[in-house]
Amino acid sequence: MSRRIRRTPYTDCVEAAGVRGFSVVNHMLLPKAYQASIEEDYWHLREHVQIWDVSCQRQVQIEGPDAYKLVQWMTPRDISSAKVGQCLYVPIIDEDAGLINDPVLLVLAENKFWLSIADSDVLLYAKGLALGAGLEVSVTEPDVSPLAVQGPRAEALLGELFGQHIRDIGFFKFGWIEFAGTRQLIARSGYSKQGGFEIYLNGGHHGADLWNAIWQAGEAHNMTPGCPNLIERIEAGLLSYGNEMTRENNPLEIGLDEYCSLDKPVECIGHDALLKISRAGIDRQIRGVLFDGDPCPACSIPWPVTVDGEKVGQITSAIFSPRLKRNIGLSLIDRAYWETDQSVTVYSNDGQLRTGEVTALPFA
Ligand code: THG
Repeated sequence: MSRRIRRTPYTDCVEAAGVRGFSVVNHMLLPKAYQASIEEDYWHLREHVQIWDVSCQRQVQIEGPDAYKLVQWMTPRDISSAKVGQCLYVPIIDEDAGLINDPVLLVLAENKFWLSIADSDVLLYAKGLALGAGLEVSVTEPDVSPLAVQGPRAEALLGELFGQHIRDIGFFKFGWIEFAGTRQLIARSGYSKQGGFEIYLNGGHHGADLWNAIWQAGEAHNMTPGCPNLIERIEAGLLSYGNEMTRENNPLEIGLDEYCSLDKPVECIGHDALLKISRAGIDRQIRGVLFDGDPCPACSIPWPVTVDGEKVGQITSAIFSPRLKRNIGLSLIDRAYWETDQSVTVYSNDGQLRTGEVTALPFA
């Protein structure tokens, strides 16, 4: 493997745990599968607990007197009342309101932030803005590698290992644990809706020790190695940068309105463009599509969604849901067809024509 594809502090452990394949996100390995099938992993995640190497959620650290200004420039979400200890899901947009990323923002101090990024080079965008505008700020990628513990038994497991005070951490808040004589950040967050925590390990040389400590404590909790689960993510309507959104999309189209402050002035580069789009009204928006037929193949190229032979959207992620017992997909859908229960046809790339209907997100 090329050295351009970065290993993580946990990769040795992930390999020892029987990883079967990787994806690459932010130029770094992300485990894709272990011994169990995606479906077995899905049921296990809903009932037990898993350990995920999500180091590829790299931190873009923005620190200095102009740090707050730079972060607000990049996001249309008003961060003026954000408190230290908070995590905020923040769309990052360009001057046309095109999406550059959808990270989690961590407020570490008044003048210090982390953007926990999805798959695009936010560090370069932030550095370019800072240099071009002569901001007094440093933009770096610190040696921080998130390890997620997800599932309903995560709290019991991590409480035993790191102290019951972690139970008091609210959703999308962070606190601290002690590990190997160091202080480490722990947040109640993660890329699933089954509950859990993310430990933002500072110091990659502690990676194997942290993994092994959780691994041992996990034995009593039926823990398995895992990774973001495609069935769970699609059911939950969790979006993936590069799949459901690119720079071609604005946050309103993909249902991130909630994280855009349009009712007040915000010193954000794309705010005017976004307001204009909002006033004019969007002509397509993300929806769920439920569709028939055998379990669908992987959606590696977008699948057209049609009504009466006319293309009204495209599915960007899809899988068979063993709980809903139907195929489920995420799709932008044109305005005239985006109402719930609209009948559609899906052209999956196995040559099958599948009938289905539009539904709200998340899937029930
Ligand atoms: N955790 C951390 N960093 C990340 C991700 C993560 N970076 C990349 C990627 N995931 C960013 N995308 C998301 C998408 C959704 C959520 C988090 C990161 C998420 N959303 C919740 C929801 O939709 O219900 C809550 C958002 C809120 O209410 O503020 O959790 O997973 N560290």
